[in-house]
Amino acid sequence: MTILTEQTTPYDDQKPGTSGLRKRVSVYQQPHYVENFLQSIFDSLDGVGGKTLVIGGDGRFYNDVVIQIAIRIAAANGFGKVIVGQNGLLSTPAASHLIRHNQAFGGLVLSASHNPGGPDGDFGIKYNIGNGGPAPERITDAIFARSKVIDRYKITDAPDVALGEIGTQSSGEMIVEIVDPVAEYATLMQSLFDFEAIRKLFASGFRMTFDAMHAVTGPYAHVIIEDMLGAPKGTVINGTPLPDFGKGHPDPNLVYCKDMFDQLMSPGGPDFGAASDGDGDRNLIIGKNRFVTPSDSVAILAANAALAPGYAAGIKGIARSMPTSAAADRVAEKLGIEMHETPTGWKFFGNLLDAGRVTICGEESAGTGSDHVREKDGLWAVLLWLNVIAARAQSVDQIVRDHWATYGRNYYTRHDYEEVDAGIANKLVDDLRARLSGLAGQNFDDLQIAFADDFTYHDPIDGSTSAKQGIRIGFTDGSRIVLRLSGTGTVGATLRLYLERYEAADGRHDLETQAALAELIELAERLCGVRERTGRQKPSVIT
Ligand code: G16
Repeated sequence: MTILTEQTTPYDDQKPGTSGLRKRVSVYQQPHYVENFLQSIFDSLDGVGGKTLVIGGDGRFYNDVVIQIAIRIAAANGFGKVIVGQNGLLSTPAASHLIRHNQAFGGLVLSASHNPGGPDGDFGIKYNIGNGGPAPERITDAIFARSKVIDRYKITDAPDVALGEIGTQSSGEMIVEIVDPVAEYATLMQSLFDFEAIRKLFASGFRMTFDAMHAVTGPYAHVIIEDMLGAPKGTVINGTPLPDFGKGHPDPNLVYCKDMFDQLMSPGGPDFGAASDGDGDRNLIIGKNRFVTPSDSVAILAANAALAPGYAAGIKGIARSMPTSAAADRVAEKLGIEMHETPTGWKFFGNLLDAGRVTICGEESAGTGSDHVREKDGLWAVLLWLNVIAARAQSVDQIVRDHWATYGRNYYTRHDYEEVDAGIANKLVDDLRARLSGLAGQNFDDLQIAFADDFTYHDPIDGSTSAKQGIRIGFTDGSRIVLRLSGTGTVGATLRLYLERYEAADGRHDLETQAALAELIELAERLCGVRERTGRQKPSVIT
């Protein structure tokens, strides 16, 4: 085996976004594109010699090709060992767990999450640090800076590794351990939840459907939900990971899981429906006749976490991303624990989790998780819901209604305008930003603006500051309009408009969400002009 030093020229578009570098597959297929980015990552890390790296992905098209390249570049850069999921598969939370469990130096997560796959779809590479979480901005900034000047990369000429064979192989001097992607993760889940109680729930006739969307959670869900928890075979649907996700869009929302939603809303449908995304970190929760918004789900899981053995001692604190509704804040207040508001991006939770300041984290973008790993975790959320349902012996609908009757309801929606011309989107945000300082105190019908700013986060643990994280317009009655540009899209710009209105515990909780927010939606248009300036009549997706 020889270590080769290959000459290359930089690409100018390798800036990691909210969660790694996500691009069209055709972009990744350009000569040396993958190699440049991987070498830029390794050049930005200190002392990788002899260290262990975890590598896995969601099985999407190009996963197998990039894994072989990554193994050869890791070997050439002096890593001592790589741990790879069998057939190149690891869900994002399972990768996070393996990094922590093996005290690895870090990991490469190959995924574009919920974005479509296949030759015409998207691909992504994300670097996670030794705590198992996504690299913080200081590292992603260094990777981008390096990618702009890179002129060579190191790679070996070792043959491909047999990704299907569990056990130990080598690639040049480096050890390659191929592991069962599910086993360690399943053991972790068993340590957190009351599997006996959930088994009894299924044995009593409780019916569930779990849509793995032909993505990475299929093997995990078959083992945990069907084999270990005894749900009938067939509970998990679309459970075989496919490189193009069966030509589907592996985003667990009401658009792409419409069939499941309809089933849950029909008489005779199952009691519980859930889904996860391409790489297994997002979740969708639907009870019979009750969709649970991700923001409510974080709050409800935090309020009930102590019913699961892994959290029986209580939770230390909660963190949510800024655009996520304030429902969880009310839970933290009642429990007398810390509450943190961070920018969008799971990486911002890492320091708080490491410092033991928070136990549960969540985002409006269908992400919930805890301190068991340093990523959001789709199946974890589903299992905690099952544990809560079993312990309370109530339906999802009853649990949600009880929650609102205790804490009040935060009506919440997100309107996405996808593939908008980037120039128009940036100008819209810039223009609004310029007007923010004059908005506080202004009245619109019966709403008064209490504050308007561009969110800046001051990390309480490492003192770092992250500015321009989204525009917030808050009203005196607790309502809120938030506008920001997505950091995960691959074509044009995606504008996200988040709307929230609070209804007290004794108020009306049975309104349809869009109707309950109609006044705020129109006010957002008057203030931000998204429809007018993009020429769109309506959002591309409403969640
Ligand atoms: C990623 C991040 C999340 C973020 C989401 C949406 O999730 O990990 O923290 O909330 O993107 O980000 P944006 O609004 O910038 O598009 P995933 O599931 O795509 O990895």
